[in-house]
Amino acid sequence: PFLQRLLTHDTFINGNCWTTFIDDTPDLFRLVQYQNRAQRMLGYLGDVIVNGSQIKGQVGEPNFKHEIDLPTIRDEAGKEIDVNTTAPTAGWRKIFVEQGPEAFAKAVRAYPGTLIMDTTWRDAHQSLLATRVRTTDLLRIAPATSHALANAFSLECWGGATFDVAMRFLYEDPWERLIKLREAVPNVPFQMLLRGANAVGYTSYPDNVVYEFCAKAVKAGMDVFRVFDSLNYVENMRLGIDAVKKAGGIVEATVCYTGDVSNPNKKSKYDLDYYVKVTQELVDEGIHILGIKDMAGLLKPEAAKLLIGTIREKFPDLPIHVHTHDTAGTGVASMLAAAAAGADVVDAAVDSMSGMTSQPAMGALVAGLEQSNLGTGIRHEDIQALNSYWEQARMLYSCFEANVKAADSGVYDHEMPGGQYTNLMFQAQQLGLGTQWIEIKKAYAEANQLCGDIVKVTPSSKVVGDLAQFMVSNKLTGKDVEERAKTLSFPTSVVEFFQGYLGQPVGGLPEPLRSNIIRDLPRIDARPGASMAPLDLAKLKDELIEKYDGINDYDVISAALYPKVFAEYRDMVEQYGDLSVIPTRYFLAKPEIGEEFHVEIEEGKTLIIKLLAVGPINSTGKRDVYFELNGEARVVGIQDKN
Ligand code: BTN
Ligand code: 3PY
Ligand code: ZN
Repeated sequence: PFLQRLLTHDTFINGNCWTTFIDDTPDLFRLVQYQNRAQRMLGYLGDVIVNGSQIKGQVGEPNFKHEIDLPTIRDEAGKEIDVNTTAPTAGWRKIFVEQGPEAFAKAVRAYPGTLIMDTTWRDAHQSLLATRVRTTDLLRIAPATSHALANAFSLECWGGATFDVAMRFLYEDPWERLIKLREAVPNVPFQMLLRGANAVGYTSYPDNVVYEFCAKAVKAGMDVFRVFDSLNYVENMRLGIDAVKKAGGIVEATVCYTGDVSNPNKKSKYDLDYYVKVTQELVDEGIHILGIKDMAGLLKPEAAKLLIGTIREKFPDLPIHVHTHDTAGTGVASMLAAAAAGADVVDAAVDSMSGMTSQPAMGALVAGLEQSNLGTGIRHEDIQALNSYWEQARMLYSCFEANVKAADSGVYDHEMPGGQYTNLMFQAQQLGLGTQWIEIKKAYAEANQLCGDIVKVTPSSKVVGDLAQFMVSNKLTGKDVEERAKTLSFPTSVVEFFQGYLGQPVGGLPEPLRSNIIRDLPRIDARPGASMAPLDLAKLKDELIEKYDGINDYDVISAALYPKVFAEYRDMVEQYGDLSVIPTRYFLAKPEIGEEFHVEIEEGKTLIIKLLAVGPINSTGKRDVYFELNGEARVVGIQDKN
């Protein structure tokens, strides 16, 4: 029809100038754009059909081939709620929006029960599914979630690894995810993980980038910022805290938990006094909430009681929010102990996205809290409704499972954070060497000691992981590393850590190892970002506009944080168009011959696609892939990479 309309168009027939023809005939042009968009998308689908998905970390295909059923949410009287047309009841966000962060913190502290943060949309899938859950699958469950979890403290939905994984592996815009989720969930506060001076990256950025990042995050709909530093280096955190405050967000300044405060035999620099001291330093910064971030799941119930009990006593007005991972299996017990000791908020994930390296199960935790009169305001049946969605989603994303099969209290020795655990385990499995994983865990503990027994969480955990892998692949013991440090060629992340690029660990960088590793490279002994020149964001914006269509101010921040990842993401979009609209099942795996599916490329504009056939390989190494698109035949030539 396009060609027909072109050939029969008056302007065309009269032979007027082609360039003005397009300008003067927007109707036709829109059609060209639209057809072009559809054709580019078929290019992506065709590539998956011929070559399989190229998404990094994917093993095999999803073992779920249907659309995920949406749950039914019911009101108190048992009547079904149409979650798409009924406004959810006001939640904690109303207090923040109407009265500001201080009043919000006060109200949270005054709440007689224990509140829940749901981590399903961020940490849970970061820890179980390599952060691969896509915006479309979050958006589908968002309206139901806004009803089911209306009384939650917050939904953790952004930050941490989600920012770069969105662009790097899923070819989608992290900002668009936040903006769209916000539209779908007006009532529950959103929470993100901010790596202090590292923002959502792996290294320090110029201060102005961190300020601008936070300002944009608030603008896009973020409310609560969990600000931490991977070495508990307060200098780094101060910057993040100030950036969130200036942006108007809620500052949840966070101390990362390591060691074991409940073990009197474990003489460690990470004792109760240490945590009280860091808390005091953070409180002096005028924070709204204290986060206690147990990223590896080391906080045993007795330790939770001691730690939270002590901080509660010394800081009676300070809201305390506790985070854990269930790696060893103590998650529910520890969070119950934390709540009993005075925590105001604890973290959990919807049951089917919980357990092991993820957060403890929301259903179990909520039931447990209710029995100890610390009710959460969340109903069992609502958790079950969300659970049915995530059970299916988990199957849809099965090709990203790391296959952790059981609890591992060995975490008390190696202290690996939840997200890294699955990642390193997966990599060890890919190497196919049976005992590799066990060696990695052992080497990780040794590498930690070499680094000076540090706090391990992104990015410091990456340093320890890289050193551990280096030791295993070069068959080095800790002693070997110490003795041969002057001549070994260490991974970049390790060298930079010892230079001081992440900041100063508790107790400083160990000598003589530091000097032996960095040799004559520069030493940074203060906050790394303090010596960085501001990034010229206006100039960066101009450069981006030169290169790409439709650049906005959010893109500028993406490019400032991840220049290469952003460029590759935009190249992908240039080639294939917006891939975030493709249903996950077809984003990750080919349809059957004859299978019909729908892609809504914008509101009200749906492509109906059917795979008809795949042709033989031709002389240029390509195959023709035949589709039906909205009833018309389409063919795309795809390079066969096999
Ligand atoms: C990455 O850095 O994310 C790429 C590595 C791939 C990680 C895989 S994906 C499946 C498995 N599950 C995880 O949590 N990690 C690995
Ligand atoms: C992150 O920084 O992404 C984390 O989840 C740390 O626990
Ligand atoms: Zn975590």
